[in-house]
Amino acid sequence: MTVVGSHSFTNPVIAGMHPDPSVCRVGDDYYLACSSFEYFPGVPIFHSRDLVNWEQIGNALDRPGQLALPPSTRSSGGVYAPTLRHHDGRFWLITTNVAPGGGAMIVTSVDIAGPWSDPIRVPGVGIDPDLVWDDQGNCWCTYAGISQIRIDPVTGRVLTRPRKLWSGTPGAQAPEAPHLYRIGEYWYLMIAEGGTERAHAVSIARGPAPDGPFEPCPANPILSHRGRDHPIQNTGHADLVRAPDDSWWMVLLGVRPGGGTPGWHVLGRETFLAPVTWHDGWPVVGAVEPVMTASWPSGPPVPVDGRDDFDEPALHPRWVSPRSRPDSCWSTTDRPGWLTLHARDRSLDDPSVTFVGRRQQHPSCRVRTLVDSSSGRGGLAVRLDESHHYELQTGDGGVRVTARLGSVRHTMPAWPVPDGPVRLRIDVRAAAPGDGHPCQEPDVLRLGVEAEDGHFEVLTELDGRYLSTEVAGGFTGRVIGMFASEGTVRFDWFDYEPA
Ligand code: 6LW
Repeated sequence: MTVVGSHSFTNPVIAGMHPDPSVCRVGDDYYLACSSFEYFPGVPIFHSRDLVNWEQIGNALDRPGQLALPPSTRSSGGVYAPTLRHHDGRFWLITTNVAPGGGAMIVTSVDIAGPWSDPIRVPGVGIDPDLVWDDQGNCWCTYAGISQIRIDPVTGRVLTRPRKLWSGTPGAQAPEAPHLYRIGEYWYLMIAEGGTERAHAVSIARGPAPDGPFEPCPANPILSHRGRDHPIQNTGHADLVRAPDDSWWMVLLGVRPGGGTPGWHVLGRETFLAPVTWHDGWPVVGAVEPVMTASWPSGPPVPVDGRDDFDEPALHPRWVSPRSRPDSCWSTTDRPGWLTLHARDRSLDDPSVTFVGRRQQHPSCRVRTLVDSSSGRGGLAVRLDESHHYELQTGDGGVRVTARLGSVRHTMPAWPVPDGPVRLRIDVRAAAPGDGHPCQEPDVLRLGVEAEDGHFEVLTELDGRYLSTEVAGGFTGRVIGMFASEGTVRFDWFDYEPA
């Protein structure tokens, strides 16, 4: 790859709820996988040619036989951190489904776009499993703790007893997210520690063999934004990749808190990119800033693909549903060019509501859809989990807003709308200092109806802090989408626009 001079790029490189990134390179192509929790399909897969511009090309777990998320799966349960690697001409992905009946599993494929194999169960492995092969072809599986076993990745058979490898930095909590690399004369064991909130950090150790013994880096943690004054917080859970020009890069998770102290983040933990250099055989991580300078050619930006007309039989891989999306509850062929949703559970308070959404990826954005609710009730919703969501529902000749905030569920009086399909709209406006209020909330959500001429009738304005991870807890971020709570509801198109 020839360097054509530096250019700037913005972090995060994959915005919205895309945490626990794992990256690998095959030739000039980079591939990345993230956690997906209670959402189906699971483990989004991205492709890039420059580590900056990423396009989602699928999901590794896109069949119910690969990913069982029963209604008892709690919010932020389900699929935790994956590791994505390429070995012997195949892609290998290992992850852990923490839902009841789940566990660690490997899926493999010759083609990154799938179809991926049925799950290969790996018993006795915790969260954040990693895979690496040594020169003798042994496959080492290292996981949170930090513990390690050798396995047969083709069968999932465990070949050795678990061994404790490293507990991380003395006094730091939760050693997790291990990744092992053979770089030069050493094996490097990189971990996250401190917990995935404001104390999150990345540390590293090295040793002569994949099973150690490991000596910690004297400069640990090699990355942390501990404190409260950096615009990017909770940095941790990283993976390393070497570019074709032998430069090194780190992908990692972080959050962008909005509003005042402690700062509320609403987009979940996102994927960021940082440069890495090597000194005395140890990696040094460059600054992780909102605007970065890179000294390698950047490919064409991947445009925000905001309009879905549902003209294709299949849904774009960005669309996710809580726990399951059986064919019986959705169709794009019932009424060609429309997405038809058939209600199952009653509302977004229920674990298996019929909801099809995409991750919110911008602090300010506008979402619109044209809804035909002549045969049911449904509409637009901004979801964090079953106990934290805002709904804009149409049906029975009216539009009504419901806010669910923990134990409080409040539905406002319906506003009458004319017969026929209704344009529902939600404007999300990130609060900015000097914005006329003390900027104690990350954003304001304005929910309403849009007339044919574009006039936006705002029905209500709601505070966004209550749909933040700091309020709701857990590991996810907002997902905005379409739902059916009764009968059948049809959507002609869905627009997502950064504002
Ligand atoms: C993941 C752990 C973490 O398994 O959060 O931020 C957990 N790090 O490594 C869920 O994302």
